Amino acid sequence: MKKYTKYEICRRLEQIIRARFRTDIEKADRHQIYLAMCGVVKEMIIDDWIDTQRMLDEKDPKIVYYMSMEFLTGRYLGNNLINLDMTSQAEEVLEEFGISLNLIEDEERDPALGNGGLGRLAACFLESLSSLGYAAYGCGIRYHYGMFRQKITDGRQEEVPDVWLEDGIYPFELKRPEYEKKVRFGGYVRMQADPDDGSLKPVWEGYRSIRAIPYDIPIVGYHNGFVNALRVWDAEAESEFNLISFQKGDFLRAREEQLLAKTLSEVLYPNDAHMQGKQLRLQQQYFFISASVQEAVDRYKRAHGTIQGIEEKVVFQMNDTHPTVAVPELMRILMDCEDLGWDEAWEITGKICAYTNHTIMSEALEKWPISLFSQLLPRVYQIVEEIDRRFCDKIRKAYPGDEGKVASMAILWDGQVRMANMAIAACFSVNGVSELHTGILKKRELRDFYEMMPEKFNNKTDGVTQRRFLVHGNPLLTEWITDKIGDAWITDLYQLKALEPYAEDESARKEFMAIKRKNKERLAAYILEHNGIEVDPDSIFDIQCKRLHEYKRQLLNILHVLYLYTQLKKDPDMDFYPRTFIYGAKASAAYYRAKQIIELINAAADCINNDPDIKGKIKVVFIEDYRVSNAELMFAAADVSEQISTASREASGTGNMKFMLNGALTLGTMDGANTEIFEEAGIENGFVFGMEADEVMRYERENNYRPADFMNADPVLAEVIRNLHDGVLPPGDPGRFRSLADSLLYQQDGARADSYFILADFASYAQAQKRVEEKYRNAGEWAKSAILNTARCGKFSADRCIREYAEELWHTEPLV
Ligand code: 26Q
Repeated sequence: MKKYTKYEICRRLEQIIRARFRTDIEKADRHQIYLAMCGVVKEMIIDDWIDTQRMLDEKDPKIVYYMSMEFLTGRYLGNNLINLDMTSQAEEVLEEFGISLNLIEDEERDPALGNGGLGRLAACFLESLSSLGYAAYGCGIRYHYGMFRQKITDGRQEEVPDVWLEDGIYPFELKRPEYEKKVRFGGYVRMQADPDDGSLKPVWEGYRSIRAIPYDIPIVGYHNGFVNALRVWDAEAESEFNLISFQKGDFLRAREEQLLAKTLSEVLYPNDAHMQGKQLRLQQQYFFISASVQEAVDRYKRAHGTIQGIEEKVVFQMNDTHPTVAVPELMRILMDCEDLGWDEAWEITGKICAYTNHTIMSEALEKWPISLFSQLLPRVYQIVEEIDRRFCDKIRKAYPGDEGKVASMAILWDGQVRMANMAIAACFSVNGVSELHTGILKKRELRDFYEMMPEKFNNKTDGVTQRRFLVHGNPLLTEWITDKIGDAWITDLYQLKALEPYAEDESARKEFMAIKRKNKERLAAYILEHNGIEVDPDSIFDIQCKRLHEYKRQLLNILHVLYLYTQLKKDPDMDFYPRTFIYGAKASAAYYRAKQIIELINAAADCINNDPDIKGKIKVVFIEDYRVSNAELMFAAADVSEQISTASREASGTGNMKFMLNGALTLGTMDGANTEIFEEAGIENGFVFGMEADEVMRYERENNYRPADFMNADPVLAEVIRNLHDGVLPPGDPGRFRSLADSLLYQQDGARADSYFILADFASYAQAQKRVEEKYRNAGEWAKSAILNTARCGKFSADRCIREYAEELWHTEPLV
């Protein structure tokens, strides 16, 4: 691992600024310095990158291909500096010119090639893979527009295109035109007799062909000189030259290819809960999967000169069903290009492919109309048909006469391709992302599959990378921890356990809370700058930041805020500890109900923040454009972590782990990984409330939930809902939130009243919030629990999680 001295950094910085901007560092603006600093860092990375590649060539390890439509990486300058062990040198160089590294980091736009949890998990995994020294590629799409930027105007969300590439490039990426692939769409399959043996062979003809160009973003391991790549594919049309010289008379097709190439890698679908059967989405999936599978096969053949044995050296981990077309695509390449027979191809495919499930909500399950699928990918579809035919045979053999099993497990059903069923049929592994979630998959959602193929099912509880969410996001706490127990925790998070004794130590408690206070001041400054709202760092910072979804129940949170406010208005002198409720959330552009909830939070904020009667005891803040960079500020500053999804709905959650890492106490339901968080932290160091998954599912099964009963049991709650309905509180256009209030009591558009059991859990939530307040008044007790949360979050490192994948599923070993 090569390290630049301060002097070398300075010289390289100056050289780049002169060469690129024809000026001196003293005269360069912040953005120029940022770009130049990226240039220096990239140079430092390149040497390690080449060395890593050389090592892979020598050692020929098994390579993990992490296939994902999304990688929500967040900014890289700061984290690359940390992992290269160059932060203090960079800081000192910049200091000499009177510039702070933070300001330079703020020049980087967040690469937001993902929606939320699933995309961020992929980014954490890549970071862990490199830090642990596993050979891996991230495979994805180089969207020109990532997750939209959120603007709040008059309290409402507006979506602004996210232009994250500057002049079409990202400073850390490396274009690799030498690995270009061709991806084909449409056309038809003609069966042609083989000249040798007369057997019929499929020939794919009349297709549109697109060029897939890879760009590599380096993923730097922590202090180990190991660099993997996130390989994102960009679509380009055949060159104009080709058009003119080779495709005369076929101008229309060439134009179609140009148009398709332009749209393919244009934009990320900003939706993370509803399956929409949009043709372009399926085209995107096949585009990056075909290119990635071709590259994995090519790479293996370059090294081994044959396809034989590929299953020993290649594994595809599929991030949900979005990359599942990898199954028939690998089959196609093995059979049509490598001349393997079906049985051999199927066996290899089944040893290479593994599938992770991230949701149980039926509306998110991927299904594609057969008509669309077969027209777009005619040869691939033939293979899907054959996979389905053989799989249905297998089901019938296992359960003679039981057509119910076929109905639930078939891949082709009701005119649709069921992607999850194909993934489960083909893959050697099917994993859920928390104990609770995996249990629900086995017991309910995928019960038939589990019964037939139990050996495939396993759990891998999600994890997060401490290098970003503690070392980078919370430098003060990082320093404090390292001061107490050394720095081994940065690569072995279980070491934080050694902090436990400090939970009993009066002065350590004070230090810990002083750091929390500093981080609250930092967030308060951000809020003042961006929202113009003054918040008190001595109040309880209660934070809920995540995608906006009904199941995540931001509505429960804000209704409770209105409930507290209503009580305070009646009795301004009531015993009340000052609170700051902070939210961050993007709603999918077409998700009307989610957008209404954002509007409600902002309307409540307007009313409450400006009411002198309550003397600033409650503040409500909605942070615009929630993203990885401002998330880091929120995690570090939180006292209370709101994880309040309807039990059984959140597969795992990973924000919950980032809060815990930073010493926040979890206020949550027994859902997703919360159950494991409470178990690790100790139930007394958090606040559990609400129905459990079994109770929720029983209500759903028996269809006997009556939300009005719960409302009527609490007159203040009834008043809150009435006021919401009538436009009294928050005041404004009467009728603005009427349908929101109605949705809690009456069924609407076929949806059950209060689909997510907000009223059923309200009383329990309000009580839990009371316990929060009581505990916070006892500063020593609070500090103790906060320290214990940090001390006990070892399990939730992405390092632990990746090791489990590597040891139990991939059978790979670290190289450094
Ligand atoms: C599917 C079809 C068509 C269009 C979009 C989609 C789509 C896109 C994204 C469906 C789902 C997603 C994202 C899901 C997601 O982020 N799930 C989260 O995954 C996390 C990592 O495992 C878990 O911690 C969260 O609990 C889970 O919600």
